[in-house]
Amino acid sequence: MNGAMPILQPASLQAEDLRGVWVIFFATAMVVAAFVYALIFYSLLRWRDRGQGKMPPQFKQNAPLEIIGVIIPLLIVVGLFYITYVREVSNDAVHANPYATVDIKAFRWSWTFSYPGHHVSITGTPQSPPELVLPANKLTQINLYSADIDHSFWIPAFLFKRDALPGFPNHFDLTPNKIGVYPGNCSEFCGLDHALMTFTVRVVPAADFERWLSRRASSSSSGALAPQNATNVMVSLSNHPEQCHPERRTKCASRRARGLP
Ligand SMILES: [Cu+2]
Repeated sequence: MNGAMPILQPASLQAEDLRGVWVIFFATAMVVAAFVYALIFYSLLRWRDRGQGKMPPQFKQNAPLEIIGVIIPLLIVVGLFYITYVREVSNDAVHANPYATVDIKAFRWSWTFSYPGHHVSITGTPQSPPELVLPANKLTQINLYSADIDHSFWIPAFLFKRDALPGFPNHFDLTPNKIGVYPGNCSEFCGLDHALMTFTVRVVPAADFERWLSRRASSSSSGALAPQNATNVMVSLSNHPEQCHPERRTKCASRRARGLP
């Protein structure tokens, strides 16, 4: 698992880009803080009361100083805004030819990770969170959906979070660049079992990823579901509102209103 401070060791190309922005903000804040504290301590020491009852020089206006005091902070804010904007636009760009594609569906209360074109689909449950397998150093495109209500897909190690909203799919690219296993979870409070909407991300070399995909594809196309998978599918169906039986619709609706599947 990644350390407690993913900002220092992000695990994707996009995250490294974002860390660059964070470093610039942090460095700017340090310079501003050093300047402000230096002025405060200079004034404290230079104009402290030495017991002679003398007041320091009093004056009302200093136009050049006031103009500089407005222009410099404005330049800092505009500069930081520009850097953030440029990085976010490049990070949000969705590329035409991804190496892999994963459809992610959030539902109360877990996730389904599907690999279109490979007949591989992994559905988790609150008791058995799913694992998202991604190839290292390859661009993976994610299509993010919600089956019911607002959720949020969050991988701290990737410094990445995106809302999963019903009716509004989100698309983004991730390029993990460090092999490892990373925690992920829902970061939008979505109901009773929100805290159990966890998952793991396993980043593996591209060759291992290909092997894993074909192994999963052949095991699921054989039609025999492992007991674990069978349970997952049943629980995932019961979590989908559209699976409510018509005669029980009222009951389902009231369960849903209470945040139950
Ligand atoms: Cu959620």
